[in-house]
Amino acid sequence: MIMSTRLSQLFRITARPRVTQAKGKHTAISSLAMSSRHFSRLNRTTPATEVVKNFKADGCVVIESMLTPSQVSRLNTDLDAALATITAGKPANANTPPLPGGADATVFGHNTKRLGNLLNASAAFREEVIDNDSLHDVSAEIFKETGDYWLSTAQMIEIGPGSKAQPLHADASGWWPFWSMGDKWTPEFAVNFLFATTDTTKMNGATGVVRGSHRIKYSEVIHDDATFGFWQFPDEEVEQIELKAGECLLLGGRVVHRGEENKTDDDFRRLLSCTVISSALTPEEAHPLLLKGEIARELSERAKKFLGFRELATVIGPDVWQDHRQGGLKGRLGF
Ligand SMILES: O=C(O)CCC(=O)C(=O)O
Ligand SMILES: [Fe+2]
Repeated sequence: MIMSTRLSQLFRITARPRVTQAKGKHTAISSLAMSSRHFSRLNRTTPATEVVKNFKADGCVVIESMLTPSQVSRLNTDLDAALATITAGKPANANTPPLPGGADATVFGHNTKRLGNLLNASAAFREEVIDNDSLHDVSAEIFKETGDYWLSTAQMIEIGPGSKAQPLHADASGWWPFWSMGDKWTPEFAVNFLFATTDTTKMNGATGVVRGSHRIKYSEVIHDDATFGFWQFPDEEVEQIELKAGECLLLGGRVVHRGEENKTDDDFRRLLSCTVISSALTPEEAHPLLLKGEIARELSERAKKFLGFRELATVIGPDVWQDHRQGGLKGRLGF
């Protein structure tokens, strides 16, 4: 009982990032089977089975050439305009309640902008990113254990000069199954595709990842003490993964990571984060309510399903997000 109260205080955050500000000793690292491999770099033409094999081994993988130069350039043009309309820091996450422990400043970054509602903010996002072949092939391969997948939220994270590192965290920890599923069967249910639209470097805040952290046995950690600061790894264990614009870092839900400090004077680092979740979970953004039908009707079948304009399958239990009547959602929507 105490444990669940503490957990809800620590982790019930309604928008990313998912963090704990828990202080205290941590022992999780001692239970890690540290990997000696390098993080893999594969290509968008690499078969999805191969990408996912590497992703599972390391908890993350880099996919090169995920976006073409012209897609990157279109995205940046759209985002230049949209980012100019918001201010850095917490205002970029207008509806997120204050994070526990007064962590807003570090989590949101005093010079970091986070922009949501990308379906409406960027035609390039809507037309290109959500229909990216590699994103879909890899997602289908990852989620085949549990059913269909859909988009939870997409955000542009622009870390500006002077912004400090975020607290370390695992993205899936914002969903309760993370804490309750035990360690025996741990299917991925929330993964994060981070698309670079600028080069990310050690200087400008390339994402830092703790190698082997996807193997933490959370059931043991929680059993010991739910308030452990088990994400407080020493800086030496956090490896920054640099990306060229157009590359993508795919993070598993359990791997511990953070957006890093931007030590430059004038470089704005951009990563477009797309969180993809199991059909058994509810997306953060209500895409079918945010995107007008007249625009949605133009999307591919695959993209419609990804956004919730179609029914989704689960491997155990009924399909979800349905209209049970003849013709289903497609019939009702008229597209
Ligand atoms: O900006 C980054 O590099 C990572 C951001 C992140 O971890 C998050 O938003 O959950
Ligand atoms: Fe994250």
